[in-house]
Parts: sequence; structure tokens; C-alpha cells
Amino acid sequence: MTRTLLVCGTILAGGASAAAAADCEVTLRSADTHPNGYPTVEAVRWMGEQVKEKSQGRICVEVFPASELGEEKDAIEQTQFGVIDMVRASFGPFNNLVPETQIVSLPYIFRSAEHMHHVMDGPIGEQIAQGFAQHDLVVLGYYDGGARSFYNSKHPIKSVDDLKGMKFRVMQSDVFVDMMSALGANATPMPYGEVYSSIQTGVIDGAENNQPSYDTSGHAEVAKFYTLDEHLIMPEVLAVSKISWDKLSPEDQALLKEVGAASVPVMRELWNAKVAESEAAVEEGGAEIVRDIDKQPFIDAMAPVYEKYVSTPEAKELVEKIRATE
Ligand code: GTR
Repeated sequence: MTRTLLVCGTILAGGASAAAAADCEVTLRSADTHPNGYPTVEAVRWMGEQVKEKSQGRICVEVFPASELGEEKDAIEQTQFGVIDMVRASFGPFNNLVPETQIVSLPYIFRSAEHMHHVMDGPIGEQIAQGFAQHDLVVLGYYDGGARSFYNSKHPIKSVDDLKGMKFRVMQSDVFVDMMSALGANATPMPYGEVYSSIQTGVIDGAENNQPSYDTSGHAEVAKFYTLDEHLIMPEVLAVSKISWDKLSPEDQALLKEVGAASVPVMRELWNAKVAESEAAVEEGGAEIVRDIDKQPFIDAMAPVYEKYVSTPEAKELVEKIRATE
């Protein structure tokens, strides 16, 4: 399956995409921070192929990878304003805008990727989609962001103590600033595209992300020490601008929902393969992965973050529901 998708990706990424778009009645421009070949980019392309076929060529999706339409937070804003039609992004940069995304972005809230899928594919995911709707974003599906772990240019992280006093880039969300202070480290929120040079020039010591991002961003070249502490299992979202959505007929809206949902298992399949591929690639490039790590002290250190974000009865109930989900 990967090969077919990559072929589609290559075709759409080249000059052919403009020609293809010219035949379409509607072309939805979709933003992604990741490069060609990344599972999210290829899954949205797959969705575009599907929608084009099922609409007899009337509706097309044009994917702009590698932050071509701006860094993630800006792309989200542009999508709210209808300047961009669709965005695929992590929940992180939505945390301050859509409060419903905060609880599922808490460190160690999910036990595994499967646990996250079960929660997001059920009523909790629907409730969160209503939160997005209030900010002019229509959810088509929840993608996988794997598990985020720490990496840095200084030394291997084997315990919480090893993080003390270090400076890490986090996504632009208060949740992660609080997460870093709970671990005794310093957070520098900044756009993804600035991380490489910031590590290289020593402005920060490291960052945190899943293996495919660590690999494809090149961060592994400048921050060789990666620890599989897996502090964040982050959902990601594929969302359409309400302004673009309202221009579509109810039938076309239903079609987009259908292909959006169908792209979720495609993305997840690509994801699993990419994690293994990226781990091998970064090790080959000289990165050192610490796998043998006791996560419990990291989990325990998050208590103040939970105290802050899980303070209301509704938030407590939601956390209980998530924990009770198989
Ligand atoms: C990746 C995620 C991106 C972006 C990036 C980041 O894991 O897929 O959407 O949020 O992390 O850290 O900025």
C-alpha cells in the first residue's frame, strides 16, 4: 500500500497537480507541516484521490507539504479564516484555542496508541469535534501522532533528574510549558520549522517528538540522544474550514466526511511502518536511542500538570472516562 500512495504523492506533488486542479470544480488546498512521504501527507493525498474519483473529478484536494502554506499555528488560523481549506495538525497547537483538546493532550493520559484510538473514535472524539466546530473547523478524522519522547544534543536522558535545568522546545501550548516545569526543565515554545537551527546554535538543548518527526525534520542530526519515555501520545486532526465547508452541497459534505473517515485507517497503517523505518534510519545516522527507561518517575512528576488541568468536576469525569476506556 505504501508504494501506491507514494506514487500518488509524487504525481500530485509535481507540475501535474496544477493541471489536474484545473479540471476540478472545487479544489481544496490542504496544509501539512510534514514533507512528502510522511504518513499524514500521503493519507490526505489518498483521500484526495478518493474524493476526486467519487465525485467524477469535480472535487480535488491539493496537499501543500513541508509548511509551504506557513507554520502549523498560522496554517490553523488561515484555515479558520477560509484562506486555506484544510489543515492536518497535531492537537498541541490547538490547546489554547480549543480547550476541549487539552485533556487528551495531557502527558501519559493514554496507555497506548490503541487506547488513544478507542477514545478518539468514540463519543469523546465526537464531543471534541464539537469544540473544533465552535472555532469554525469541521473535523474529518483523527490521525495518529505516535508517542512523543525527549531528544537533545547534550547527553542521554535516563531519568527525570537528567532533564533538570535543560531547555527544550515545546509546541505552542501552555500544557507543555507546564509539563516541562513539572519535570524541572525549561520550555521554549516555538514553531517546528525553527527547531533545527535552534538546536544547532545552542538556543535550546533539545525538543520532543515522535520518531518519524525526529527523523524527517533532520533533528536527529543535531540532537543525537533520544529517550523512549513516550510522555505524550498525541491525537492529530484533519479539519476543514467552516467557510469552505459551507460552500459545498450536503451531498459533497457527506462525501468528504466519508473519505476523511476512510483515510484514518490508511494513515494508521502507514504510521506503524514509518515508526520502525525512522527508528532504523536515525540509528543508522548515529543517533543513540535509550529504550530501557523506567517511565513511572516521569508519570509521577506530572501530578502538578493534572492538578492544574483536571480541576473541574467535568474534567475529572472526562479523565475517568478515558481511563475506563479499554
Ligand atoms: C509532529 C506533528 C506536527 C507538529 C510537530 C511539532 O509530531 O505531527 O503536526 O505538531 O510535531 O512538534 O510541531
